[in-house]
Amino acid sequence: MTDLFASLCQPAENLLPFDGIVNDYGPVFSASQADDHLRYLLAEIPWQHDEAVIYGKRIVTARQVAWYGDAAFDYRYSGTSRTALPWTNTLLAIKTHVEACIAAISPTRFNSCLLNLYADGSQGMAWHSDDEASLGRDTVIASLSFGATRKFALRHKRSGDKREMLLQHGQLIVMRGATQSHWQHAIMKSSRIHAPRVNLTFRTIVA
Ligand SMILES: O=C(O)CCC(=O)C(=O)O
Repeated sequence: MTDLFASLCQPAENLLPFDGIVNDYGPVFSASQADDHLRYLLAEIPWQHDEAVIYGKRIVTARQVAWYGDAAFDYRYSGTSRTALPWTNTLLAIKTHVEACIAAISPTRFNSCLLNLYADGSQGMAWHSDDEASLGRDTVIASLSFGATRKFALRHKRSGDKREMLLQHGQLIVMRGATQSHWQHAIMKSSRIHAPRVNLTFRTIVA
């Protein structure tokens, strides 16, 4: 099943007009596989509220997170840090599927994954770039969504150019090239969304 879907992974044209590449692969799991993964992620991941330092103030986010990886490395971002948990079998299977999906265009072996849980549309993620030194330059980030459809937006740091897309159940996008140097991204809030969404961003820590 996994191989069948991996062979169907065909990205759309680059969503960005310049200074980076974002490829949309659409849904990369069957509906029932995506449902199974969502159920697993909601029930089995030890979700914790995140902390961040914003304008010098430490805040606890409504959104919850979990961090997994090959090794118990520390990941530092937004003035806070987390130690990776060891992969579960299901997360490893999802990672293998994502790597197979994108292999033709951006062969990558991810060694870590940040998981975000948005309970409903009142929770989002503010504008930011994944440009931590630990990810190196021109990093490849594969972002996989399960659950409620949410609006994902990109904004160019200098020109303010914007691009938006809806991320749906089982959908995969890949950000690569100079995207993190030149663009910020965000998950927009919406009072109309009452269901949870889980997002997995597969990353490669280089340092
Ligand atoms: O939930 C999403 O789709 C975005 C996640 C994100 O921006 C991040 O983990 O840096």
